[in-house]
Amino acid sequence: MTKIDLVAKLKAGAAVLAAAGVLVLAGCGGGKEEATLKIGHAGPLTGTIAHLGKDNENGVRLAIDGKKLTLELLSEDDQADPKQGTIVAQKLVDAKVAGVIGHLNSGTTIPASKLYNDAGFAQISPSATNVTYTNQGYRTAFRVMANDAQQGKVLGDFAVTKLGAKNIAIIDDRSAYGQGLADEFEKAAVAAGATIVAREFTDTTKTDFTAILTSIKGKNPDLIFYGGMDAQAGPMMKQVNNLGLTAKYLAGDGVQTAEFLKLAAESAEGVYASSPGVPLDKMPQGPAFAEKYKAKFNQEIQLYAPYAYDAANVLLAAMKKANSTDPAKYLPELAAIQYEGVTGNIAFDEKGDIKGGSISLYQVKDGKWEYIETIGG
Ligand code: ABU
Repeated sequence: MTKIDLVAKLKAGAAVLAAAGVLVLAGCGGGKEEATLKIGHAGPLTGTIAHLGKDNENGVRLAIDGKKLTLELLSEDDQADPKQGTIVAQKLVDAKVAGVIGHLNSGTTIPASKLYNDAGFAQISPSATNVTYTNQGYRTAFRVMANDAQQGKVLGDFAVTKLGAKNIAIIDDRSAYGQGLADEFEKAAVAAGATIVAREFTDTTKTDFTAILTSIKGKNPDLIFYGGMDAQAGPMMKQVNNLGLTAKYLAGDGVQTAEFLKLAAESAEGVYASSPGVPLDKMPQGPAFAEKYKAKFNQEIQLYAPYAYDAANVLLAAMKKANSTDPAKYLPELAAIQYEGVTGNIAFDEKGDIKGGSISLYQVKDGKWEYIETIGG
């Protein structure tokens, strides 16, 4: 467990402290006491998508940095693995955190959500987009970006109506995210008039896709859709080019990263991908956030850091409104919150999904992700 002590002293009222079993008292005298509020974070901090997990952790760290509270970030490595996800979720529950920002992956977020719901405190995912997460009836589950029902529909429509795809091959990584997004994409593409000529799958450990790509080549698709992350899409795109496949290549947010550009190198050229929300430079506070992030971590944002930042701020704003870190008191405030974040306005629907979420589309041109358009919002 990484403990990052973010020290700015708080003189918290005794009533607030008493209300919260989650607070660790650092002193007790005169009705004014110092308190440490524990905020959990979980995501893959090792493995093939650690660049994204670290990016999320950095976003949370920036949010709690400098707050007039003594905040402690308990950041856990779930290795993007569903089993490890529940192990670290139990650790965070046992550590009596006030709330959790995470997990990054849908495959870890969904099983962990039961533990947080049983414990009764908020979980806000900055990046998990599978629809199941907020369909379980948990009043503790929230996310700050549009889900894959929205993303899959936008991608399916885009493939058919804008890219003119008629015969489509679909590959997914069998993760909750990859398979879920591929299913939503397939529904939308078929509804828009396309034929699915192949449906193949791989897994999140593979880097050789020659067999499935060779099989797909035989079906002569005009577009390949991939449901999965950049760690696989990078090498896959190189193999697409090596095999002489000329089909367009389209993916979701797990691929719309700087890391994909690095991994796929010149094979990235022309690839299309979507991502929830709007590009950083179109977010009202995006450029200022990017500067702050660069100044603190001496690196560029990967992808979800602004969402992780907003998720942490929204949690703290709900506690402030409730004047309590007791989930029974702050959860209704969180459910009703109207918060102007870096990524835009944050308010939740009755399931915990963001209201008015949008999806943006991009294409790689000259080695960079170039913005095309935003749908919804
Ligand atoms: N939203 C894509 C990456 C995270 C996930 O949902 O698994």
